[in-house]
Amino acid sequence: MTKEKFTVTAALPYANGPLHLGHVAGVYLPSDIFVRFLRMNNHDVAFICGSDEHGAAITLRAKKEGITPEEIVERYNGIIGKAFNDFGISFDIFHRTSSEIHHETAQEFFKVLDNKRQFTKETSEQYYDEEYNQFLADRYITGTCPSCKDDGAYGDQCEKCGSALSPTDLINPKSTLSGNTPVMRTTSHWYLPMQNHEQWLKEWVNDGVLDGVKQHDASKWRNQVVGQCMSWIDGGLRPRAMTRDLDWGVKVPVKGSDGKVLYVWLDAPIGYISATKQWAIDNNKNWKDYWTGDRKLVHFIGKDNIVFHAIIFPILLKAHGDLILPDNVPAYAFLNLEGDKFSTSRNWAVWLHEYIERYPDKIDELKYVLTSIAPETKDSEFTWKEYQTRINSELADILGNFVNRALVLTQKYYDGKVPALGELTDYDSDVIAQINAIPGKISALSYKYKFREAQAEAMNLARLGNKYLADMEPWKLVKTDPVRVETIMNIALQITANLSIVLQPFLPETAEKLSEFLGYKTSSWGHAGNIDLISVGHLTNKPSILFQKIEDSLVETEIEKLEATKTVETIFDPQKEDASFDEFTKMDIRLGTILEAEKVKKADKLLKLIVDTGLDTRTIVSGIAKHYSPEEVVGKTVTVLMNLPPRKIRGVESQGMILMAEDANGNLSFMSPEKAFEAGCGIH
Ligand code: B3M
Ligand code: ZN
Repeated sequence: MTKEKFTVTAALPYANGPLHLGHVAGVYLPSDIFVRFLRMNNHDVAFICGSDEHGAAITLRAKKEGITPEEIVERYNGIIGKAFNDFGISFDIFHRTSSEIHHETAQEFFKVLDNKRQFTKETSEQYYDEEYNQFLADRYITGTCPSCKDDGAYGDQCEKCGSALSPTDLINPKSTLSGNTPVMRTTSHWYLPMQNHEQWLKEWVNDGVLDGVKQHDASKWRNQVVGQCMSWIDGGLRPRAMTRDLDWGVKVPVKGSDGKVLYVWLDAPIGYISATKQWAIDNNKNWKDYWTGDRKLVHFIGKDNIVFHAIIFPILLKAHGDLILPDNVPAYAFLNLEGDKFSTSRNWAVWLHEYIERYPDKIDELKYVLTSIAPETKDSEFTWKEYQTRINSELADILGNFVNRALVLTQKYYDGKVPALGELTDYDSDVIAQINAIPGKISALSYKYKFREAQAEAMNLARLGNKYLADMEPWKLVKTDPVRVETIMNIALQITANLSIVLQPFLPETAEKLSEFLGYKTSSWGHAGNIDLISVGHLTNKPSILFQKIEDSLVETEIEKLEATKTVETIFDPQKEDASFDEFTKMDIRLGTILEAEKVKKADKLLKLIVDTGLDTRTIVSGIAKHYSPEEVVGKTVTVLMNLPPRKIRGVESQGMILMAEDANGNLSFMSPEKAFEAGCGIH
């Protein structure tokens, strides 16, 4: 393939929390594999990422933790950046949108479009939270999605079905700040009239044609990307507000915009450009080389980001006038975990930085497993059992076993020196034909962003070698036909050398180890597919074990950890219908003291309590026996609903009710006063 130019971006992770394996499998690992592959093929590549540090995702996290947005982004930019580095994601730059160069770049971008009259300024009614004195957009407002009826949609998007929304589209909107139903208030914003771009967008997404010229190969775009774009375009694009009434973000740089910032989905994609600018400054390059001309722009994202990267940002890039549009937008579906969705709020996740801390010597193992199950076209599942199975029966038993045999036998028979290649059998020729073909298959798949299959092809080379040695049994043949064994071992070593090349994009640490074992290293993809990579007589080194097998105990420990640390999302019952004040005043609720307690015969849930109510001493039957022993409750001051009609429960007449609190897990608690009030005190 002729040398080409690529700018590859990976979605800027919000700096509001750590990365989990779902993020890695569905954006960062595949983009890294692609870039490593491109570099090996001598293409000119810039690999761009950074943290997304504006928007409600940040400020809501800051509010939840009671710290400032600056503190939040500082913490998580660090954690995320270190995790990427430790995991070997080879960005050319990992930057951040709170940087000055980003603010300048985003403001300049806005001014270019504003000067070209690409926005319309409109005044309209917007949702407003009176308790917080704040307009509500994006994640500040939630409600039911008008398209898929998911009741967790946000003001700008439904993450469930990917629809781009406006706050007024939401059914039964609620403020995520106060929980209240918002009111309407007048405000003005700069709108992007997306409807004006429908025509060229349709042609560009469907056919890859831009202004009558072929711009990209639409056949390489994933169906879910084209499908979602076309359904959104066919649904009719609408003007979209590109500014917000917020104080955290990039200030709108034009007159009459006090108190307004850029919409985070205008600002964040420009983060790719500002990061490129910073990288160009640091490396004495011209950033425009990476955003103009005959360069292929590729955005790796999650499927919930499709509309922003394949519709809105392209509109902005085209409106800017001199910048390239994406050549492809490989969007990934979601990775689930042990039968459930990854969830930051429920702490149902394997955090990348924690995995690295626990298993610093198992980076490639995780890369292999995540690429093997990557959600390229549909959601997929990570389980610790499959993690163990793939490492043990694929990496260790096939790749590790083959490489170890090839090198150990070379040490044993030839003191590590590569033996001569003699006369070839038909089987040898067939094996060699496959060695020649596999790198080309991997290339073809990689240029189509099919890294699961590409990695599987690389593993087929290991399978080929493993089977070749198992079939040839050189350890037996060496007694009777040592010359034949020399040919077999030469071919086995050439396969190992090819593996040290084709594994580099997927398992860089493993490829490095193979190079050390062989005393052979190249980063040129073009060398792969040959059987003369290491010459006769070349001295190889003693190998070590490539992959330690995963014990059952690791799987059990990890699953226990997940279960132990998950937080149960408390979904409380909705508020009951209104009760009148009169109905409330009819209830006589007082403090009581439990004088005696005993279990009710043949009723494992019930305790019979003798309660001093201040007015009298009465019997009350209470369903708390599974939570409290009789001894535990004697002497407690409790809340009693006095004026319930007496009722017989398992033969015991109960006069009233003890009121209890219950949490999401069904645990109970008495409602006792914080002061030492006596029995009989009224509760109002
Ligand atoms: N920060 C990631 C997300 O939506 C978002 C990507 C921005 S890429 C410019 O979770
Ligand atoms: Zn939806």
